This record gives sequence, C-alpha cells and structure tokens, in this order.
Amino acid sequence: MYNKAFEKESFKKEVKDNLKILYRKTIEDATKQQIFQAVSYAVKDVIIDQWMATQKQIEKQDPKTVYYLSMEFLMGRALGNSLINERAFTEVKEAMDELGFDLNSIEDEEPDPALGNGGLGRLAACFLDSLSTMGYPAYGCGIRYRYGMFEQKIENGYQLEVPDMWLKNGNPFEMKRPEYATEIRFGGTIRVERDCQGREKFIQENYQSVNAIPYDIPIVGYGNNVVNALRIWDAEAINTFQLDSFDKGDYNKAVEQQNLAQTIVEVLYPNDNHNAGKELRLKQQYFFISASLQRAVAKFKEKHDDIHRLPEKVVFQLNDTHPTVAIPELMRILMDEEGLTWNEAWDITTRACAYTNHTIMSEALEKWPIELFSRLLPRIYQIVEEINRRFLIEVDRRYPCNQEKVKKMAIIYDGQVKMAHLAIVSGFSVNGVARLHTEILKNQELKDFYEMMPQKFNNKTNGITQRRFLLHGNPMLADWVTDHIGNDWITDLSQIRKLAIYADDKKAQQEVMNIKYQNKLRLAKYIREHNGIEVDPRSIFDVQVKRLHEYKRQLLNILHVMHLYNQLKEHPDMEFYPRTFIFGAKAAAGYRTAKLTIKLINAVADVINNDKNIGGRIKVVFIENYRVSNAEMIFAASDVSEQISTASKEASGTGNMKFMLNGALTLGTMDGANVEIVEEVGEEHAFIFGLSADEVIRFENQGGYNPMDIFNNDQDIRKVLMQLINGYYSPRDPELFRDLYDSLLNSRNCGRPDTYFILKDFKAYAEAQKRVEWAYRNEEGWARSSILNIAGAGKFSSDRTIQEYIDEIWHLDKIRVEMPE
Ligand code: DL6
Repeated sequence: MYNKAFEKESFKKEVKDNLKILYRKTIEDATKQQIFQAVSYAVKDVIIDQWMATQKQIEKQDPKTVYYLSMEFLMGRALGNSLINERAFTEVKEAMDELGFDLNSIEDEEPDPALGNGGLGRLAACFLDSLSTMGYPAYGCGIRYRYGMFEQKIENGYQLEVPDMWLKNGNPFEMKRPEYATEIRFGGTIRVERDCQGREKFIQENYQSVNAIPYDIPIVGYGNNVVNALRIWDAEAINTFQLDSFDKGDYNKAVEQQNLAQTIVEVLYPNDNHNAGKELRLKQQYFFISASLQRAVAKFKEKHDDIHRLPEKVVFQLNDTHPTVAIPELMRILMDEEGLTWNEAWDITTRACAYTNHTIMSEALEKWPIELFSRLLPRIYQIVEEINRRFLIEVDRRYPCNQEKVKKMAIIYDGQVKMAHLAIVSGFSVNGVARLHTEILKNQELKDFYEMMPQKFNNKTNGITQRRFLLHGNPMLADWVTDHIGNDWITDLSQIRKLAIYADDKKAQQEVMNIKYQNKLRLAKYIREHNGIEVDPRSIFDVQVKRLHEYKRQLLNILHVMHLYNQLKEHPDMEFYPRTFIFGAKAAAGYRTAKLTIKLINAVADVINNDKNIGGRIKVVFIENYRVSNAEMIFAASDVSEQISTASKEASGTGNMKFMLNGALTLGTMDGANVEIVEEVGEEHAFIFGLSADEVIRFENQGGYNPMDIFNNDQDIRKVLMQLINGYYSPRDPELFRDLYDSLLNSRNCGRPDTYFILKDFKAYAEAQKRVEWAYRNEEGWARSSILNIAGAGKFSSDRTIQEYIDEIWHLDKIRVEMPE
C-alpha cells in the first residue's frame, strides 16, 4: 500500500523546508526534537488537506455526529499513529533513513500525551481511532490539561511524581481555534425576571467567568481520508489586567479571573477509579461541558432552524459520570438561551444524552455536596432539583409511598447530588463495558433503576484498536499476520480468525515463537537500559501492567513471587522454568497502600535479582513510568498476561485484549472482559483461577471471610506474610510493610480484612501459575495456544464496539471522503 501524498522526495524536501522556516537550521545542524517537529508539520500538511475535505463533506451531507464527552483522552503519541493510518509509515521510514535518521528514534522525541489515567481514557482514544477509520463523524471533547498524568520516577524503590510538561516544546498536531472561544460562568446568584409574556427568565449575576478556547487535534482514519477532531479546551482569563480594573478598584476581580483561568485546566486529577470530590474537579467538568455543548448547539443552529430536531443530528455520549453536568447544561441552554419550555427541553435532552458506566467501585461514584454544587453552579443546581422533583413523582407513582426506593434512587439525597442517578434518569441509554459488568449493574448495583427502566440498559463490551496495538506496536507480528491472511484484518479484525488454521502448523508455530523472541530481546534491551537489570529472553515473560489499585491485586502477584523464591531457596534443585516477572503501574499520588505496594515490588526485586544462589531463575522488574508508548512494546514481548482482579471488580479491562492480540496467554480471574476472552479462545488456552463474581458478592453480602483461618493453616502463606513484617525485604525498617500485612489480616478503618480476597485466592493462583509453567515447557503447545489467542482476538477490536454503539445507541450516518488525484 502506498500513499502518494507522502512521495519520498517531496516529503524530504518539506522536512528540510520546515527546519529552515521553523528553526533557521539545516538538517545537519538540527536537534532530534527539531527534526521531530519538522517531520510532524510535514505530516500535518497532508492531514490538513484531508481534514478540510472531511469538513466539506460534512457541510454537504449534514450527517448525525457523536460528541464523545470525556474528562480523559489517553492518546499516546500522534506521529507514528498518524503515519500508520495514512498508510505511509514505510515510505516515511525510508525517507528518514535516506536523510540519516531512524524514524523510531524520532518518534521517541514526541511526548506521550497522557491526558488520562488508564483504561477509561485509553478507551476514548481507541474509540476516536475507530470512528474516523469507519467514517463516522465525531468530536472527542475534553480538557487541554497543561500537565497530564504525572511522570513516574522510581527512587530507592519509591514512586515520585514529576510534572508532565507535555506542551513544553509545543504540540505540532494541534490547532488553536480562537474563533470558537466561549464564556463559561461560575457562582454568583440567580435572579428571576418575568418577560412580557409572563415567562420566567433566569439571570446569573455576580458570577466569575473564564474564556474557553478550543484546540483541535486531528484524528486520522485508516486509509480513508476521514479526519475527525479531538477538541480540547484551554482556559484564558476574560479580562486580563486592564487599567480600568485598577481605576474601578476591580483589581481583586481581575486577579480572581486570572487565577481561575490558570487553575482550571492546570492538571489532570491522577485518580483512577477514585473520586476525591474536589471543587476544582467540578469546575473542570462544567468548564469543558458547557464549552462543548454551547459550541455543539451553535454548530447545529448554523444549519437548522428548528432546535427541536437536535437529537436527529447530535448525540452526546457521557464517558462515565464525569460529564454528567451535560444534562442540566443542555436543559439550561435550551430553556434559558433558546427559550424552550421545560417539557420541550426535557424531550430533547433525554433523546440526545447517553451514559456509559465504567466501574462499580463505590469510591469512584461521584456525589457532590449540595452546598458546593449549588454555590458553584447555581442555575444548574436549580435544574437538577427540578429533574429530581419530577423523577420522584414518577417513583412515587410506580412505588407508592416507598421511602426505601426514594432513598436508593433519588438524584438528590442526604445532602448530596448523585451524578450516576442523574445520568440514568435523564439519558436514553445506560451501558456497561463488558457482559459480566452489565449484568452486575442490572442485577446488583443499579437494580432499582433497571427494574424501573429496563429498556435503557445495554452492554457494549470494550475493544482496542488493532492499528496501534498490533500494526504499530508489533510490526513483525503484523507482517506475519498479513503474510498469512492478507491485510483486511487492519480494518476488520474478525478476519484474524482465519489464522486458526495455522495453530497446528509447525512452521507457523516456530515463526510466531521467533517473533515473540525478537520482541522479548527488544524489551530485554529496554530493561537493561532503563533498569540496569539483565533478563533472560528465554525465560517466561510474565507481565502485569496497569494502574496500581488494590482490586487489581498486584499484591497477590508479588506475594506469589515471594513464595516462589522461598521455594527455590528451600529446594534449590527443584524443577523450575526461569521466569521474569514484569510490573508497570502508576499509583495515585495520595494512595498510600498502592505506593507501598510499588515499594514492596522494588524491594523484592532488589533481593531476588541480587541473589547469586538462585542462578537468575527469577527476575523481577518494575518498569518506570508505564505509559502508552512503552506499553506497545511490552504487550508485544509478553508471554503471560496477568489479569487477576478480584472477580466482579474490573468492569472490563482493555489491557487483557492488547496482550491477547499480541499472542500472550491470559492468567486471570473470571472478571470483566476476561470472561469473553476465554469464551472466544477456549478455557484450555488460558489459565483461569479463583473465586467467581457470584462467590465474591456472596462473601461480601455475608460480611467477608476470615483470612486468619488461612494464615493459621497454610504454612507457605504464613511464611510469606511474616516476611512482610520481619524485615526480610526491608532489613533497615522491618515495619515498613506492616500496613500491607494489616490490610490482609486485620480490619482496617472498621472495614473487612483482605477486602480483595487475596489470601482466599492465593492457593488457586499458585496452582494456576504451576499450570503456566508446565504449559510453557511444551513449546509446540504454547505456540498453538498463542496463535489461537491471536486468532481469537477478533471480537475485541474497538471497531466492533463502535459499530455496536452506532447500531444500538448513536445511529450515525457514514461519510465518504474522496481526495482529488
Ligand atoms: O471501560 C474502560 C475501563 C475498563 O476497562 C476498566 O475495567 C475500568 O476500571 C475503567 N474504569 C474507570 C473508572 N474511572 N472512573 N470513574 O477508569 O474503565
């Protein structure tokens, strides 16, 4: 495949011209960063033409568009991905070679835009890739945080957080759109006036405001000329310091507005599955939602006179509850600015907004104290109150005088505004992100809502883009797949099922194992350079990379490593297949247990990696600053994919799909999308263990279990746990890991010990790990399973997920964009 727009000679010339115009440099004098910028502008030049053509087509066709509203977009680097989707990676690589540069190292110059925490933000990025590739009009709407997810440094085994200055050198791919600046108002009071027809008008007074300024980042579809936009909003003060502010004694107000603008988009909250309830967070939410909605309505009005028809052309998808203020904000715009009645506005809003739930973790549920909510968003609060009042009338009609139902379902209750309830009541669709998760929502967490409005509930199992996570991340395997089944899999991953016929083919098995080995060499080199640790590429690469959270149970993994090490020490001659345990995880800055787990992993690594007596048979590696760019390389090199969350807690997981697509075998619980992965590949090609979701929920309902029984009766576990408090891994401070020990055995904060059933699942996990080892010894069998995993990954493309959103929720119109020859 060849993209004429990237003809080599003219591309090289453009790179050189860009260096001249941007930096007054020749290619010989330029720094690598300057080369990266010059190449990116040359790529953007091509993209812009397609972007303009896409806009023209949209103008002409007026298709229905989705606004994907999300506090997070974990995009990863743009250069390589854009080249992949332009089908120009190879040509540009060759052009760069001819200029004397390695494209991969130029790619490394790009900061990894990390405007997200983990799964939820990365899912949003995969969805945008799929939307463009499938030719559906879409805007991603979010915040242009000045600092994204922090950079993680490991010092003395501890995580340190360093600000992520991703905009330090400018972002060559973004475009500022000052023409769409929008004012956003906070606080003040609401005065009610009546107009000449006696209708109420709500006027916000004494408010503070900021200007929202959009920046658009192109999202290039694969080989189809379609370019959508990720629109992220920056904040600027409305009145910068003006002389008349001083004159009027308005200095304080000017300072306040300046501060508001600076702080509002300053930094992404680095919490995954956790809501800290901070005022600034609510400000961020309203800021980008109000801006995105005002703009969406204005754009609709450019082409349409009848605002009642908005849901025919626009759908707003709420990525979790974070954007839920979109509902009252749309009501406000429709009533206060467009002059509609409540019923008209409600009819439009409830046909235009849909909600995705991404978690059942109670600490992630967003609730705002009424005091804070109504002070910051006085008009929005009035509207929420009215939605709640009307909803409770319906509840009473359906369940007369049932206070229990009111307590469980009200949007405002106990001094708090419950955002999930608002989203469910006001949206036309509520979806979970994997089948098991959706069932738990329907039957447990959101049962009352499901009973009252079953038609709203549906499942959309997550997916990932094969273009980033195979085509870009694992070029050798991608080529091998294409050699065997052609390249249709790039835009239709269901085709990959055709690889199954190669599962028993000895040559194919060897080739796949050899590709894995090459990728393991690449990762081993990275580990040598970044960690100073030598790992054996022939050992089993057993990998757990994801956010650090107790429910994801990195602690179970490392306790098991400690147990294996004990066994090797006790029985030095035991049969043991060399294993490299690889971890990568960021912990939220204020999450003590998570940070202590990182320290434990590093402490265990220190002891084991330096023990000459075990002959390097176990190595433990903690990869610093796990992020999208190194993730691609890690997935490609993994043999075993650790997906070991407490069953029922991981809504879906998407890392599990990336590993599978790269031929790793899943070691996991029956949780989230693991259930569907196993269904696709067959249980004999994965290693499943532990309590089921039903069992976990049953234990939880009966107040937990007693981990002391296990501690008292299982010597292996007792030994490992004692090593947490006897200084085995922290001789200078034997008490260092006491909190982890306590979390497993003693009730904390009046909660249950071992909330995440680590000890309960330990034996089953250790037994599954033995199965892994035995399976790996059979190279043919392993290769067969690996091929079948790749072949079974078809369902987990985000293209499939997006098609389901389109067919069942969004009903978008497709566009076709032709470029002149
Ligand atoms: O749906 C994307 C992703 C799932 O794959 C993960 O299982 C889930 O933990 C994650 N949820 C969140 C929730 N954050 N909040 N609030 O990140 O979503």
